[in-house]
Amino acid sequence: MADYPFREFEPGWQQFWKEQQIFSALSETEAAKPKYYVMDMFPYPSGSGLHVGHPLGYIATDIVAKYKKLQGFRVLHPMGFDAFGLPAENYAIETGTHPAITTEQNIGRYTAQLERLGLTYDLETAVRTSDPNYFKWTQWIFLKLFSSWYNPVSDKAESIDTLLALFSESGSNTLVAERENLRLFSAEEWQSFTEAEQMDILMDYRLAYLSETMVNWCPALGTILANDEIKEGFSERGGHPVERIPMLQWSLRITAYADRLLEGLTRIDWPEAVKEMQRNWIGKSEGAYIQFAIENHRDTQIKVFSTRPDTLFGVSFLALAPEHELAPQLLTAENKEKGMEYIHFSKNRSERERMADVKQVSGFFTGTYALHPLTQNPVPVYIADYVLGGYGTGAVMGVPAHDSRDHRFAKHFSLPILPVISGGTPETEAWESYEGTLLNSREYNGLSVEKGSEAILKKLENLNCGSKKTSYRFRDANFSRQRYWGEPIPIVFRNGIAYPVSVEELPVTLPEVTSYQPTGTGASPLAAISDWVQYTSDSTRETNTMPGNAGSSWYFMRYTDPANSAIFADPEKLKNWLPVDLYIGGAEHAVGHLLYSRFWTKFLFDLGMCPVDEPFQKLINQGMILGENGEKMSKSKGNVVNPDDLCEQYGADTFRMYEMFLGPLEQYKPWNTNGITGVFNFIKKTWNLYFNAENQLQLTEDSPTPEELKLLHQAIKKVGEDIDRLSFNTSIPQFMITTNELGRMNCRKRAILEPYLILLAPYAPHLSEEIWKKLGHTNSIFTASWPAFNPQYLESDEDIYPVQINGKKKGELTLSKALSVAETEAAAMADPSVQKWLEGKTPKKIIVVHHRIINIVV
Ligand code: ANZ
Repeated sequence: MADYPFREFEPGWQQFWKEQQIFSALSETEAAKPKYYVMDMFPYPSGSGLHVGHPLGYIATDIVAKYKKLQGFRVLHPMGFDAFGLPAENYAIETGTHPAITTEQNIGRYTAQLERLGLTYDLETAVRTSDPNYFKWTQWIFLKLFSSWYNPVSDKAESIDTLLALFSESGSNTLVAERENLRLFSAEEWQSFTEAEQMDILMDYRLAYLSETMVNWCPALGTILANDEIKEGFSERGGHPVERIPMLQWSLRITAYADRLLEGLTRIDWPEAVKEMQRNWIGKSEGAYIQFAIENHRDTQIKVFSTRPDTLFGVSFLALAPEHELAPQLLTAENKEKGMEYIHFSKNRSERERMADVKQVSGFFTGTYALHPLTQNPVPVYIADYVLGGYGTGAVMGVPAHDSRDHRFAKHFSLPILPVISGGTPETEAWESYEGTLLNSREYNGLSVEKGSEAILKKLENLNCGSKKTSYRFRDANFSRQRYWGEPIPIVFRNGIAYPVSVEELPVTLPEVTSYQPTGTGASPLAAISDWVQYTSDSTRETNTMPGNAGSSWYFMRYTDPANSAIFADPEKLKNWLPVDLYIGGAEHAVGHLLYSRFWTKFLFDLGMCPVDEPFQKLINQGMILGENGEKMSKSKGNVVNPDDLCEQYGADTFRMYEMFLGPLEQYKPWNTNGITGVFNFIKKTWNLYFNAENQLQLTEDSPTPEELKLLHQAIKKVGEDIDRLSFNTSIPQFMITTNELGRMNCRKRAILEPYLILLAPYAPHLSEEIWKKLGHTNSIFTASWPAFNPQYLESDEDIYPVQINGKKKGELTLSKALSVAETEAAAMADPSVQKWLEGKTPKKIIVVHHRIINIVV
């Protein structure tokens, strides 16, 4: 066998693809070709480079891209870098190295590693979120969000100008039915407001807005922490206590899009599990607001949100979230001190912690009673941390018989448990079923849950203390970080009012700093650079930066037009490419990144700047490649396998094929380096189909036999279908069989081996390209066409007959289809193996079912 000299040609082909721009589609002018847009979730360029787990999805998209190109598509297959982020900033804090420098180095390393694997991208698309030419447009979109509102009547985002026109014409009255907690005012009042008052009101509508929200403050580190930097109430770094404090922060009003984000899920081809996570995250529930008057507080009412108005007669307490504004007020004098302590303690626990902690019941009785709206019975009001401040109204009516959280609470505080829905044994366990009929509910007894709900709600509406309400569990997205290494938020403050910087001033770039240390006050390091902060003599800059998800919420748009300096992307280019046909990435982004991207897309769609309202038509989550012992691959576990080493030893094509061979793309699977030699041997054998022992090409121009054609067309069919189904692992055995069989037949025919090379090209691009050239082609193999499958070659002119003697299968005979029944019988009886099976006995009867089976009775 000849050597397989991959080291001699792999780097050369990588260079060739790059220089010749073989995989650039952006500049392709053949608009007549159908488009295909295939994309990976772009990486954060971390300091440790790629391990063998990272390229799994990249190899898959690369195979698809190359296959689609061979099939005649214009293929956009881009790659960029999600280049802002915490690790570079933390490294800067430790070492003083500017994050831009580390990021640049890491990107260099990643790029070289990707290239070495034969992954080819549209090179123009190397978008980086930290590049001012890119984040200029992230800032620009932010300003569009800032100057837009969601019009509930047209059901889309519009310029804030249409809202201003509405306010001047008719005040806020027409809008109040749609959203709560909005200030009511007439047109005249609007005109009479000061600018500050008007701006304050507009903040309640803007899609990017400033409000006081809770942050995780770590006094010891002097900095605000992200949720994933906290473990059980302590900072991950150093283990210091973390408090929740209110702070003015930017948010994006993603909740305005709740229904459209739900609806869109029905139109996209995503894993059901991911869709379900998004639905749960949005958490739509239909229910009602119910108001309870308070004893001795004439003007105050507690409004609860409930999905079960039918259980109203089973209420035995009300519970307020510790954050509820009435909580301190309703504490009676003798309960004030202890009550405030409880409020303080529970406010500092994160919501996640409060929701997860179901075993430990905690609460505090305010000393105040509310009045049941239908019975006028007194109902004790508690403060309880299982009630979340930001959901519904932050207040619940406790129905212990029919809600398990209320049940635990009632048991703990010895409150009555009154069944109001039949079935179940509520004394021992909450009966949460929707089956059953109402009881202990006066004139509503006997009604079904549904009918009871309707009737009670109607009654409450008549009494003016209830209304239908749809609630959503998710919140507006926090959009402020008190960090250096992110996009500056392009806002300035004058007299406490937020103004956008003018578009001409974009991008607002990061100032140079000498220290990346947190300020110690919770403000971003930018706040310490006073000459940057001072914008004009009477105005200052926003010092928060954008969160990690800003740049990744729209990069798939920029890929279509990466160098544009006049707009974030030319509408024609967007129309030319969007939506992304196939998007592959990790399951950890199921909610965050994918939900934000859908939201930004819908927003830009509303403004008429994006042609689609769903960005990713098909989504696949690749599984993780685990360490040899089945645990996560990480530097700290010391089980990292580096793809560079394997490429060095076996070549990139072997690595690519082995990585695919490990198992289905979506599965989690352990790495096992030993198995790679099997694939390496296959690659060597394939090489040797084309070359003799002196590494000289040895092809003939002879016509192929039916057997050879059958083998080729089986492979064409299987490999094509596999890639269409994204079942890459199953192609590898097909290749192995084909190579082995061609070797066994000693097939050296160009008519077979040349098309076979094209089938191999998406998986083993270097080998294919090298042999292609040696076959005399001057163009890249990727300018060739995927071989057409011809089913005719799979049809055999022979039948395989099972042979039974006295009903028992003895073996098989292969006989020509052309034989008649009598000829088949004769051929069978003449066959030596049949004679052997007969053991000398004479057949009494021979039954041939033509083309199916031969039965012999002895
Ligand atoms: C009374 C009741 C009786 C309830 C019953 C449920 C069952 P989903 O479906 O998730 O929307 N709730 C309302 N606001 C809450 C808050 N801020 N924190 C914690 N729980 C809250 O849940 C809605 C139900 O969760 C509401 O309906 C309310 O309890 C509770 F047999 O009201 B229910």
